[in-house]
Amino acid sequence: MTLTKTTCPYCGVGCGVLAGADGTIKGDPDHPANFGRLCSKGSALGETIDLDGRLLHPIVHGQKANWDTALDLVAQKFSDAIAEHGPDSVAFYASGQLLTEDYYVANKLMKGFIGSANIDTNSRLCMASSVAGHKRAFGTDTVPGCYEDLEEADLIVLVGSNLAWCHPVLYQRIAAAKADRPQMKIVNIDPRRTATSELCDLHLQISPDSDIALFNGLLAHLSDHRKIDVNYTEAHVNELPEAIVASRLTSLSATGLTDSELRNFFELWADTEKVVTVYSQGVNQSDCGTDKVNSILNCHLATGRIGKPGMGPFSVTGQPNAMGGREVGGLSNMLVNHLELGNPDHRAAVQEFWQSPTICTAQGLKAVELFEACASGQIKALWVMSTNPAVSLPNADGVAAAIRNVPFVVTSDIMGKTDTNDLAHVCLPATGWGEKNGTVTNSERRVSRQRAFLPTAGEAKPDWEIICNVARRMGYGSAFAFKSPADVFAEYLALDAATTHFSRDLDLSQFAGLDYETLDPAQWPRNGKRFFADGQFYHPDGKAKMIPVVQPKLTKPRFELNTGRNRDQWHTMTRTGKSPRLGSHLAEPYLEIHPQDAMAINARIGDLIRVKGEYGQSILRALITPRIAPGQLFAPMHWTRQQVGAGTVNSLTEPTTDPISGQPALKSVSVAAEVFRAKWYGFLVSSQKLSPSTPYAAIARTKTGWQAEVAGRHRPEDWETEARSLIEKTDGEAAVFEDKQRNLVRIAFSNHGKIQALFFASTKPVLLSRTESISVIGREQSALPALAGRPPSDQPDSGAIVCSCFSVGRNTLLNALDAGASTVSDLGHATNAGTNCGSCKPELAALIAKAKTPMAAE
Ligand SMILES: Nc1nc2c(c(=O)[nH]1)N[C@H]1C(S)=C(S)[C@@H](COP(=O)(O)OP(=O)(O)OC[C@H]3O[C@@H](n4cnc5c(=O)[nH]c(N)nc54)[C@H](O)[C@@H]3O)O[C@H]1N2
Ligand SMILES: Nc1nc2c(c(=O)[nH]1)N[C@H]1C(S)=C(S)[C@@H](COP(=O)(O)OP(=O)(O)OC[C@H]3O[C@@H](n4cnc5c(=O)[nH]c(N)nc54)[C@H](O)[C@@H]3O)O[C@H]1N2
Ligand code: SF4
Ligand SMILES: [Mo]
Repeated sequence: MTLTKTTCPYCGVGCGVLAGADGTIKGDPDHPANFGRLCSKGSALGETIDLDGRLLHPIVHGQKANWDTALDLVAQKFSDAIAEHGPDSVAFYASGQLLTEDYYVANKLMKGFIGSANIDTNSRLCMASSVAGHKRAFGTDTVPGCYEDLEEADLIVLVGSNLAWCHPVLYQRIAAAKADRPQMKIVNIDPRRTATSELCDLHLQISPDSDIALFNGLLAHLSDHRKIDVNYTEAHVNELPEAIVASRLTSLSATGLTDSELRNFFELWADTEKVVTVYSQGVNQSDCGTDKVNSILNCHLATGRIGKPGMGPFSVTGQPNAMGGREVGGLSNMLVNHLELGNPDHRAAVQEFWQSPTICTAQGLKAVELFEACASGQIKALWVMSTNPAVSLPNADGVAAAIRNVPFVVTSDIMGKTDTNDLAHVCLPATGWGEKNGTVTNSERRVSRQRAFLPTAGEAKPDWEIICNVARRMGYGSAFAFKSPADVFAEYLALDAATTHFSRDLDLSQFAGLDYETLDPAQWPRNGKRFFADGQFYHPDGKAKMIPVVQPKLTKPRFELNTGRNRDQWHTMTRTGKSPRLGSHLAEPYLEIHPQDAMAINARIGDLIRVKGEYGQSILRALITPRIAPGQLFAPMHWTRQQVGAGTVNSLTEPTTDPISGQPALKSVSVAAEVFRAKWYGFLVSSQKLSPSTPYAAIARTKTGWQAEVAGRHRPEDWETEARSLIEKTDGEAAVFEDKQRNLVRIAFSNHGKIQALFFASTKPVLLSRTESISVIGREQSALPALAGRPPSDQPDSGAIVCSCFSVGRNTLLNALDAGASTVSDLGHATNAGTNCGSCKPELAALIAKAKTPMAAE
């Protein structure tokens, strides 16, 4: 089997992958991001590349269409809207999951040819506050760090980052460095205890959105204890005194931390020269996100701890090409190649280089505003590329209605059924990972090739080509005559070369003249060169700027909902949802709630909770755990209307944004919570597709087909009819058992002697082994004892899967702990858990810790 060198399509770590057409996936030992490692999502890539669910041909008004019809219609509708209502009546909504080449042509078409800046991207929900913070401090959007800094640091501070689950390979690199140098300290700042906290020496469980108070407190401490680098700041930093004055205006009580916690942290930071502060969505996704970013940058600037090995602020990017999108100016307030939209010289240079009829002069709509403009009727034609806004934007139900309000909607996606495709007039099939060629840039500014190793799916086309085809039909043929992604990349480099006279951080010169096909992963500006090493920044006077920031007043709602990610799912699950292995980690949308709060609202293990926000509601399974602080709730963002019938998490979030960056505050929403009292609860496993329409339903893939958790408001007259109505096709024969004593109905459907589906229902949440029921599907009828809802005695139930690589369940691990295992590596020897990708190691550590100190309820 020949293996192709490519790059993982998930997170911003940007791991190198060796991939084969038979589904073989290995970490690339030569790639400098991962040196051969992969996490659980990367390792399972082979399970997500089949054609099941793929969009294989264009769809126009719900019907299969040919490319010419679809592209003609798209070009016509966009041209008509522009002619009638002007360039600002159309919009593109793009994604950090587009390749640089795709992104470049989309941005070129909108800004240079249509003449509007109404192209924004999901990076607005993700990196916008970091971009704005960097620009205020450095004069450019520069991420100065690189991964080796994490290994060289003596102190790593992880702020609003669940690195163990979201950047697992970076987390593993840090874990390995700490194992080598145990004196290295790690601090985690997060209102919630997460898998990331397990490795940390100190977890500061701060009040939500109190990060500015904390970092202002640190700045004041640095000043009080003469830890400011006076020589450095005099030479290289403006507004130090103003920032210090502002830092003292904030009371540290906002953080909710004890004096000793604060002192420990401040002293550790002040006394450690080599400190890297890594931050992510707990910082960015806030209505004061940009100020949070600057409160962190201020501390690094004040101490001169930037631009040197092993130290600096490090905003880690989320999506595989979030950084590439910033390079090509994908946001509505950027131009291209780190040039400024507001600078007439920059605009003129770009227009001349593009030979374009026009160039936008004003900023376009930012994501949340863009969908508000869809709702208000301003937007007449919308093109969504490689993102699923009907799920991922705040107020998702309102956004879905806004999209429905647009007279003409186009999507480009790899999958057929998504919540956004369901609203589109035209769906265009894009080639997916493994089929397309291009480049991505990771968190440390390393450009890597994605290379095709699979044949194109159906009639799909690469995104860059789809965009060029439309541009050509709109009359801009000569500017979009690219024949390959290599042509696009070459133009991107040429634009870089043509604009070197402007002061910019972006420098792609090292790529010029290299063979695109064999391009090795490389960092810009030039391998080895370190940003800000010489103390030079990009404001006109060459200095950096500290920004005086103050902690906004915090209100304390009864319940504050925090949202984020799970280890084994990627965003709206269109790809990871296909993998049974990944689904088995956490198979249902859930709500973390503190035991005290659960008691207060009378919620017990397995209950469903109805959460209500100002804009909508959602029903989620209670996960009662002291990981979350009292008064706070947490729910993952992943589940969509394709899997759940009772509201998505973004049905609850609000379109409140940071005033500077426009990034929505997705991490804190005031909500109400109460138990959803169903008349009955059910669990269903089947070899057939499921289509439940019960008030609560959550579908997931299993290794033997599908499963669904359901709940109903009315007790059905006939259980067999009810069960059949949940399954798309059941020709099986039913065996119904009613266990009146346990209040449990059990039905087995069999066909030709093989078990086809199992259904369990009760007046209480069904607490039985999911794993065991799943494994019975497709087996001989004689395996029916499983119907008792208890595992057969010779096959212990392995419990919820913790290690997805080897399918090791929680119960298997607890047994191993009982049998004497006491470390993560003991568990590895006994069960294999954690010995492949290592993503579950923090959870193994947590299980060990819990086995040692019994906890209340979880
Ligand atoms: N498994 C997985 N990995 C992913 C992704 C995925 O979907 N799945 N998506 C990728 C993308 S696009 C992104 S952007 C990254 C995101 O990566 P992260 O930002 O690490 O992930 P999140 O879970 O969104 O949020 C991080 C943490 O912020 C905390 N937080 C909430 N409010 C506050 C606050 O006020 N202050 C502080 N200090 N912390 C707070 C939350 O409790 C949460 O644990 O992950 C990337 N990696
Ligand atoms: N509540 C809450 N909401 C959030 C967040 C949060 O923390 N909390 N995080 C936010 C963040 S940081 C992000 S980045 C967003 C992510 O949110 P989205 O970008 O909406 O989520 P994805 O599921 O990654 O959507 C990618 C889409 O592109 C498709 N796709 C995959 N590959 C290709 C390709 O090569 N070409 C094309 N054309 N399509 C492709 C996929 O099938 C999928 O439909 O969510 C945001 N929303
Ligand atoms: S850490 Fe995992 S998801 Fe992120 S790039 Fe590496 S393998 Fe992919
Ligand atoms: Mo993101």
